[in-house]
Amino acid sequence: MKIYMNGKFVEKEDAKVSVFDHGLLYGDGVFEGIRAYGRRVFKLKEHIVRLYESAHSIMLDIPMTQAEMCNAVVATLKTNNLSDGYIRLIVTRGVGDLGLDPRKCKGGPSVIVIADKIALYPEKFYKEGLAIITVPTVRNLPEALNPQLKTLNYLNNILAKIEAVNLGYDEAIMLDNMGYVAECTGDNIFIVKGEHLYTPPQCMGTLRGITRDSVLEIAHKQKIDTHEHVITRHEVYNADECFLTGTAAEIVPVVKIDGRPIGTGKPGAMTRRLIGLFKELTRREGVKY
Ligand code: PXG
Repeated sequence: MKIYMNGKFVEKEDAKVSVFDHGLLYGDGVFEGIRAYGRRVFKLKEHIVRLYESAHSIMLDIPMTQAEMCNAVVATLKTNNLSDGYIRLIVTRGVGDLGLDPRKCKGGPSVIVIADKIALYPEKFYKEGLAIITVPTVRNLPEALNPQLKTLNYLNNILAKIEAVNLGYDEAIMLDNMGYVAECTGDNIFIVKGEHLYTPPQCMGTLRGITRDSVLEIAHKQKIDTHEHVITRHEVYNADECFLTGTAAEIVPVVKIDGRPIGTGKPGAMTRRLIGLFKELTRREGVKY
């Protein structure tokens, strides 16, 4: 496996960062997870824009243009001869000293692109649906570390994941600081009630997921009513269907939340329909290479 590091391809064994890199010392950096399907990178532009927006907010100047970054992603896939894959893009603040001050990272940011085979979730998750649980750790306050920023500082989500796993579940619902349902640890959440689709708005504790946007786009085309609206746990418990969306997971049905069965307790018709339409979209759209 070859890894892209600052403009060069290096072997996996040689792809190393300094212990003084502020990405390691402080989680000071940004990242993206992207997927390629059948030699097409799905929503590449959208992922790159989100990466640059996160970087802009933390005042991290990525030393290449968005077009060059797109080319680096495609080149990494080609070099590794991957037609389907999962790409992890990482930009760290770079090598500094042991202090916080980012001005000490004089060498500039480290840009890393890893392309690997996709580690799919077990088929059982999609066929039978997930049971998930609300955990105590809430999403970061937007006025502190805004959940819109995809930074290397992911402890908020990792703590929630640990809490879910400790309780015997694979995934967690995280609430925002007001107590509304925000998202899961690496996925957005949707509910279906009647013919309507609801998902939390991006303004509180929710990342504007690219899979989330794709599902909203599909739903609009299908004339399904969509609502970006605050959601309570009560509404989730009484939904007809629930599912999660994310680049890695795609669309996963949820059949039980906090011990309450959702709808029939089986993956619902709207969820299955959207899974099919999303699959079609990923095969049809994307940057060809
Ligand atoms: N919410 C959060 C907090 C995320 O990190 C999503 C939603 C879904 O967004 P996209 O754009 O992928 O539809 C993410 C995605 C994982 C993993 O292992 C997931 C993410 C990042 C790293 C790992 O599931 N982010």
